[in-house]
Amino acid sequence: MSRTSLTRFLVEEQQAGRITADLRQLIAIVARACTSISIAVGKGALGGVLGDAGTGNVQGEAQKKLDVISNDILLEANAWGGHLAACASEEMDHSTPMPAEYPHGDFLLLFDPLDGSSNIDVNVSVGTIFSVLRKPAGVDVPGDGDFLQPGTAQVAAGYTIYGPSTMLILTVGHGTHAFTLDRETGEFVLSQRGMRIPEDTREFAINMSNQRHWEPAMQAYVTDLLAGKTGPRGKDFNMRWIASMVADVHRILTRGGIFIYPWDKKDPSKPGKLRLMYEANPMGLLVEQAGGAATNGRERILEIEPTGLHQRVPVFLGSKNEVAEATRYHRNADQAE
Ligand code: AHM
Ligand code: MG
Repeated sequence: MSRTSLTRFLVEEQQAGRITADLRQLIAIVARACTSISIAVGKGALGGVLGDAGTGNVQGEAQKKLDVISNDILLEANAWGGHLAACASEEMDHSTPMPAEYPHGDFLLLFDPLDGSSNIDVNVSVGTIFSVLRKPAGVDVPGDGDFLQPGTAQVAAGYTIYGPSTMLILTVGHGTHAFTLDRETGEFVLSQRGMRIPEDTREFAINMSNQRHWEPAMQAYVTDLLAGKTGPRGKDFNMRWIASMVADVHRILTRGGIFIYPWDKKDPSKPGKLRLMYEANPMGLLVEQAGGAATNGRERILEIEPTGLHQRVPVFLGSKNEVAEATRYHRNADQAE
């Protein structure tokens, strides 16, 4: 069987006029960095990489050693790539423009180097999420403000999941495609072209322990899901929550479902837990490109005008009809007010 490597796939995308040579090379570099992260993650206790780094990130969250290692791997791999103007990371306070002595390009790269890192020490799947934007025209040295572009402006997005196998899920705006890492050759191989999320589902993913903190529309929606066959939804729902967004989204891309991290009043200053730029936008694009939908409970994630690099948003994504249903509960509640 002839295999389509990521390299070949990207060259074919370029030949089809869907990406430029620069974007092709940038994606290849990110994929290579993710292969290195996969090796670091895979060493587990033997690599001395588990546990806390003893530092905190800009959001006041404790950093794991692997958060810091993954961040450094991505920065280093891209420094000499020559395709970036600047990058921004969930683990860094501000964006960093490429230093003058490095080769430069026109893209902006955003990443969550190791999402779900609270799961590392228990050997559960984690992942890297990334998003690529263009540097605004006329800007020489980009600053944080130049990253504040809506998700619709992304030219590529993807994630790598470090699970039983390492997979890269990628979109350049023409479908969502899955690649599996061949650990023997170190090459990502196309394993599914054009992933499709079923439009309907009987499976939801949410951290139920926050239920008492949700707003009434969210309470009503989940109450109706839990009521099952005899309730207003007329069907039984199953629940899954891995607490690694990459793993939960990967399941949804594979077999459907709805993933929700709603707003809650635990900390009213935080409108949700997940970050628009590093998590919601790239996942939103991947899900939409697979025929699913992504909203913040009210509006399409990809159309939100960002106001801050580390801004948080409520996230509802997955099977199209179920996301529409959950969104309807919120909109109806707003109208009734
Ligand atoms: P992180 O980027 O600091 O790892 O946080 C994001 C993670 C997501 O992967 C996951 O969906 C969520 O946090 C889990 O949150 P909770 O611990 O509240 O269940
Ligand atoms: Mg993270």
